[in-house]
Amino acid sequence: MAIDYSQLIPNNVDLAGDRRLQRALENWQPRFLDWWKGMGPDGTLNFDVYLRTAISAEANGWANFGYVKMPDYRWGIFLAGRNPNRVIAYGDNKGKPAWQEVPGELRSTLRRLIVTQGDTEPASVEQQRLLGKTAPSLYDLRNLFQVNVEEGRHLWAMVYLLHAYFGRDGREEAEALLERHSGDPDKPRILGAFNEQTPDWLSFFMFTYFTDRDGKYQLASLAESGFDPLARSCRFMLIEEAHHMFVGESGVQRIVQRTCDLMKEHKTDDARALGAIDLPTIQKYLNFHCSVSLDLFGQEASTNAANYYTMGVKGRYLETRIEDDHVLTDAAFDIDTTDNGRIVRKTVPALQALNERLRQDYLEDCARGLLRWNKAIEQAGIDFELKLPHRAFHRRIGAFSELHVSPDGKVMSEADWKANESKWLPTDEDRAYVTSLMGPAVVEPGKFAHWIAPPARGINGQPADFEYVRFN
Ligand code: BYC
Repeated sequence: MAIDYSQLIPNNVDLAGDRRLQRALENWQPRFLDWWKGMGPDGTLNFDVYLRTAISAEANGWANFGYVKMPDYRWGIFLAGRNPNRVIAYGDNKGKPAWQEVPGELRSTLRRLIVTQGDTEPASVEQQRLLGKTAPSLYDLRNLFQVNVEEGRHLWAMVYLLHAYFGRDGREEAEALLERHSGDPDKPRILGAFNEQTPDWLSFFMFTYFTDRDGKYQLASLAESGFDPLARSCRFMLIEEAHHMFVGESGVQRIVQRTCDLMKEHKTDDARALGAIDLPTIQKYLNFHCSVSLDLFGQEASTNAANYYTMGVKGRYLETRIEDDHVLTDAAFDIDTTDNGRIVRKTVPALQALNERLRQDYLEDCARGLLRWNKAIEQAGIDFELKLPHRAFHRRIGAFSELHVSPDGKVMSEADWKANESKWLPTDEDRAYVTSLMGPAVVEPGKFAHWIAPPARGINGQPADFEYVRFN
């Protein structure tokens, strides 16, 4: 029997009115579901999860809460409302009407950006596949699943664009999005951070804090795209992204809080003896996830980024609020880069520095959460401060990848760096300790694993002891 996609896939793109597109998505949807069942959250097909589902792009439609079995989640296609007068805000095409179709000469560039964005979404679901087994509470389990289904929806958002605007090439790319897998030696995901593991909940919270925040900044830049359907897709995705970063920030906050509470109560610095995650280990995880996420912004000086901007396909963060000419051909920008094995500040053409500028915006945003985490430490009277690592620390992409730099920005020899690595990045032993705390999932409503504090409040006005997941 034919599936009524306008019912099954809530959408505001008139799916029912486009037979060709509907057929293309009908072919892709079962493959997506197979992927979800094989690579999505393990062993969860029958769980009823208290999830938020978007059923329209309106203020009252994007957050509908109720119990859903995840394979039945209604992965909808939503674009933020169209402004018929929207013009391209920057680059050579500045002032021209935003494109409703893909300009021929930009086809491969746009496809590549959409594929790169789309590739990260299922990758993160794959990375988080096993975390449900060790969830510290039903509240956290539900948040994990919420993040997972929304990453699935973000994949749908990019697949819709590929199917609707890129013909056969787009359909092939949509298939390939389900064929590459995180960490697969033969067919890995495109960007480095999405091939790392997320084996424990400290990693998960750091990932949603740092890596999902890269998502925010990349999506915000693509939301400035002259290709209007991409811009509108990303605008809507950004609404959901906020919750993912909240999960990360509040998750780390609750771990820090619990560690400090226990240290204070027992008047000791030995948090591990109390079954908590010690602050130096939290710092090491932070160093790892921050540095890996910094790589996601690409090279400091990038002609790709300059071309994207000049062509009008990818703008700056909050482009229209910046006060300059939005063409940047005569502008300069200061970046940190390398020269002869040293870190130096250089003035370069602003167009080439766009990745670095975005990384700068991102780092300023990252610093805000640390202020809150450090406040909890300070209030407990503990002499410790969590810090962001220097942007040159532990980099694999860009100019700094050739240097060995400490978290506080000192350039050193490889031998010195290696001798100190265990102080800066999680060791096997640290990871084994954190893993040892990840017991079987805590499934009693209102109960929390020993190493994490309860949340300040529940989801959607529900109490913290609400039955967020029913296992059946
Ligand atoms: N790994 O000129 P450059 C999210 C390649 S996260 C591997 O600097 P460009 C999410 C690069 O492709 C957001 N390769 O490149 C978060 C290029 O290759 P070619 C995802 C890398 O293009 C959590 C070469 O190096 N969205 O949504 O300016 C959960 C030269 O580099 C990497 C996007 O990324 C890397 N890290 O910058 C779920 C937005 N970095 O041309 C979801 C779309 C660079 O020499 N992507 N390379 O073959 C982009 O805008 C750009 O592709 C990048 C790279 C910013 C990633």
